[in-house]
Amino acid sequence: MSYFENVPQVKYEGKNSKNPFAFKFYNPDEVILGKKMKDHLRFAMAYWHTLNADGTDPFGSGTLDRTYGKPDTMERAYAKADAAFDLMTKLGIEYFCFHDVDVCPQGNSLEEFKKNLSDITDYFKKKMDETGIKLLWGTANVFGNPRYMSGAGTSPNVDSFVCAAAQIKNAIDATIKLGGLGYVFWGGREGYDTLLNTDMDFELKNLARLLTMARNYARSQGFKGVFYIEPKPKEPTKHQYDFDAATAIGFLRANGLADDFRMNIENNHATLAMHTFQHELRTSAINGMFGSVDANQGDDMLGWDTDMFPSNVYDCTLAMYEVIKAGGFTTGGLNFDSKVRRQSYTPEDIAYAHILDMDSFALGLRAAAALIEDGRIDKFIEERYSSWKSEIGEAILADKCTLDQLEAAAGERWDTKVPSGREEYLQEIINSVLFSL
Ligand code: XUL
Ligand code: CO
Repeated sequence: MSYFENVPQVKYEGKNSKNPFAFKFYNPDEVILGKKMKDHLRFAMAYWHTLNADGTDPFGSGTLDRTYGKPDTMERAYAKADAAFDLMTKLGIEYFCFHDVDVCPQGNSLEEFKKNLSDITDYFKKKMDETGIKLLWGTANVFGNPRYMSGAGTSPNVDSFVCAAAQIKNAIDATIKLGGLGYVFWGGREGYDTLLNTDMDFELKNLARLLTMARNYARSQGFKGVFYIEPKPKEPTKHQYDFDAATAIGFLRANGLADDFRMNIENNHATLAMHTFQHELRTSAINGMFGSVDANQGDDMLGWDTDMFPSNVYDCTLAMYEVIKAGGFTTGGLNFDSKVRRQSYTPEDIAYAHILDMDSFALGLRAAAALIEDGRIDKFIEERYSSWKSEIGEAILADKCTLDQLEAAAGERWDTKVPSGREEYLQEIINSVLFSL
């Protein structure tokens, strides 16, 4: 009996369909801006939220049965893998992402954990060959176990650092074994709560040391994929070292890691940093660091990482606008780092959640493509900066001006009129394009 036995194969039926198990907007093979929708979007399933998270919150125990009718042994790991590949096949999701601890029990020793990871990845490999599903990225969970309570790469305790290195090595091996396109570092406990007990400089240098060792090891093993940093400003620690894209990029550059790493931008992390999703994507792109996306959304009224399935089409539109403008995904994709609400407790709810997010991003893609084809936004921005095409503008851009020369030129410009920013006019363009799809 399959966990998702009540979920049929999900197909595109168009926007008038009322079939809850159909896509209304995601038509995988439809070509938009010269590329199939599925190749623009590159959807990935997040193993941890989709198959493990049981809805436990600080006020109550789990409401979602994610035991797959099996005890918490390798038996469950295999049943869970069957459910995972069944779901991805039914939804036409071609990629997945996982942490080492998501996919098998950790056992009572490193040796046991390694054996379990090796066995389950053998099983994944078989399933991947059968279905054509690929690994978008792997990662190690070096934040959950109490040994990482004060950090992994940034722990004051050297033994925690050593254990994290061992987990990362094995997660890299698993990623390589499965042909993973990327490897993610989300610095769960890499940060601090108070400087009263923290040597920040020491911790940051050690974090760079660990990432460098990981990069060197992976490359020595033939890994050709991309490493990602996933910025997040807070939660679990008060001051996360990878606060946002700009901070993470600065850190990578300062430590000689910028050639191997890109950003994995998560919407809910962006909003926690008081940035928009677009801001984080644009910051990555203009620094040559655009990579991959953890697609979810937060709640406007809650200040924590609610990891909700994306339903906000406006956000998805502006995000896909950035993705297309950045040249589209190459190694990355849209990983649904999202979980169903704890009242949505049936297996079918997981399917509905993915249909929602895939359709939201499909709408976002359609709208972003329409905005680009419409061209009014691009044209507006070009005109807004057109004064730079003047003689003095070009001279400044060619670095041929001194402050003295500019002072001499300023007098006749003292009453210059800056053109209107026309924010509301531009928002109306987005609405009109969105609602005429
Ligand atoms: C936590 C988070 C992680 C990373 C992978 O907020 O987003 O699940 O995506 O470790
Ligand atoms: Co994430």
